[in-house]
Amino acid sequence: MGSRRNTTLAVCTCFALASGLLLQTLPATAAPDAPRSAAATTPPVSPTPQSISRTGDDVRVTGKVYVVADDATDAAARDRLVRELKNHGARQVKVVAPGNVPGDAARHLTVRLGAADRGDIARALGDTEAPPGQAEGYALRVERTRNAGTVALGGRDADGQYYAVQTLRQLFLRAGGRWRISGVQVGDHPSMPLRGTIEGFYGQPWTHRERLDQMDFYGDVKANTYIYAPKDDPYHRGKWREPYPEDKLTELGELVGRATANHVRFTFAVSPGESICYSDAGDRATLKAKLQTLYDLGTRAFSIPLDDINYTSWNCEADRAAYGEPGQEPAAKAQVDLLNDVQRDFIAGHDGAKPLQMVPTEYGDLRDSPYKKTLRDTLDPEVVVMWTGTDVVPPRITNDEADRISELFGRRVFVWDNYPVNDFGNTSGRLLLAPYDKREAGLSEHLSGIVANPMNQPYASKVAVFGAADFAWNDRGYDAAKSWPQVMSYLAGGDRSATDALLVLGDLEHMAPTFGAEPWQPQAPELGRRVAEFWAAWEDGGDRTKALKSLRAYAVAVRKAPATIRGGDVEKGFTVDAAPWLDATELWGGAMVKTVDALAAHADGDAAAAERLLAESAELRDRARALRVDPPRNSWGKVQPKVGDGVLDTFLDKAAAAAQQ
Ligand code: LTM
Repeated sequence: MGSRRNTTLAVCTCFALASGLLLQTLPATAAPDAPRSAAATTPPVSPTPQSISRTGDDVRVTGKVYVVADDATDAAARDRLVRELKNHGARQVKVVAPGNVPGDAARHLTVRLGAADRGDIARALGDTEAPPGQAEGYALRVERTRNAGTVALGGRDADGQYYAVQTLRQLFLRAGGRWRISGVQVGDHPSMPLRGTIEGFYGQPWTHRERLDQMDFYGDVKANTYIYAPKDDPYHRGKWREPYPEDKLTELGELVGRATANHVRFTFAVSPGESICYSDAGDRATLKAKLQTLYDLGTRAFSIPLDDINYTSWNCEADRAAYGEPGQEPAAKAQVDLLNDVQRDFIAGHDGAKPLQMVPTEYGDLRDSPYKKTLRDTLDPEVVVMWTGTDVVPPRITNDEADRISELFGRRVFVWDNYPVNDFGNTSGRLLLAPYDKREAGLSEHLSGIVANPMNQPYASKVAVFGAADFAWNDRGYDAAKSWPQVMSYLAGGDRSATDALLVLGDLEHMAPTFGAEPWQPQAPELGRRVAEFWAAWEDGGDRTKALKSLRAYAVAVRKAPATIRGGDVEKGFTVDAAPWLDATELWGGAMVKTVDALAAHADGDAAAAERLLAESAELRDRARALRVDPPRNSWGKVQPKVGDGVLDTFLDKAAAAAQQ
């Protein structure tokens, strides 16, 4: 497994931007210093636990630490625990069996990891409960003892154990130059059973290395699902009949292994709808053979997406004979025939295989139709049906909509969430860095899960995917305004200045378009708020000097953000994904600083200086406009990277006019 950075989240300063207090930064450190008392701050944990509260004082990480584990302890959880302890101050970690804990353990931190009902763990957990009957649930308790401390990590199942460790990873604090663990108790479980991503976009698929990195990331954010469905993998769609070449199979096998090590279910999708002859026994056998190859590699979850195909014509004459003249209802009959066959003849007969997933051809509306009725009435109830929300890229997803679509398909749907995907025309030139938002609390009672369809840029996609995983874990506890700084801190490896810089960049790449004219998330809301505040002071007799100073500070933050991001601890992959936008942000920020200075010169009555500064600003702006996303990963090609468009450029125009009056 690849090396991981310290992903402890930084507290405090990263929330500054969200609350409008940016630039009141604290000194940058890898993790926050915390007071030792029980009143100490509890670090933010993501996804938001169902329940977290203080038990008492924080606990010291001693030089030697005992990990108490047995045969039922999940190996991935144990290995990760040992690694995290070593990353946070333990020089020696000894793994011992419950019946073998040495006498000196009372003087050292002791961490018990395993099933929640294991005797020693149950005793150490006390009244901290792993929610009963909840798959993937866990309990965690940190307790100060006379000479050291204990941590109990009890899972309802192996996933729960792994997630207990993932929570512990976020509870380390640096205090007085030493590592401590926050004195808390947690009782937790996911609200939705399926959480993660579907690599389902058009354009350049992710590389093998990028996918491996994603699996590690999903483990960190407790996402349990990755659906492999890249539209531009020919063997997934156009050439679905052809087996994967040997080298690709090797990669897929490695990916399945990495997913499993992170408690992620690798879900293999094959999309035959463009050319399959539904009634043909040979085609069905070919499809199952493809699934079998992936089963042999360790895959236990499968999907047959039938989106973006023509369902009003047949691919073969045999289907006309079998299902009648082409149309919505015959198409549904043919699809159901195939899907029921795969569910009953393949999935049901394969040990450990999860219920088949499918994407209907009608995936993005709430209208009943002969197609949906046929699926509702005849599709095997085991088969999981996906839905994108209304209008494919939905402006919101509500409980009422989820209820209505569940009725139309006769089961709880699984949401294929088309955010932050940027493969369609309205996303041209955009990175989508706004927080995951506008999905109603309570959806966990109406859906079987949510997977986000990411951007062609995998690292930049983590901003939205982190939020989607947070929401799917605990939709009622989700707060976009809190989750967003948390992911920026995660990407920045806890580097506080870089976190703030990422928030500045995220604001400039905040616009989330729909397929229509109205975006579902606005562009640059923070910059827009500051600019509006500035004009109010400038035009309505306010304190111009103060307004100029405040806006200039923000303009400098914009100009400097790219260098801070590139020079800080931010994931390198992110800086590569965002490179054209970082280059452009520096220039746009520079243009903004010059323009604000021109306004100041104008206010001072220095027309010549104002003119010179405006010319310098215009030159920086021209250079920003000449930049191109190159090489392009998206089907929109080599276009200008958009930065704060409609807000920043509008401000520059208006300010230039004001500085020349
Ligand atoms: O959303 C679905 C089910 N299918 C396609 C996706 O492959 C594509 O990435 C998104 C966004 O363009 N739209 C679709 O219709």
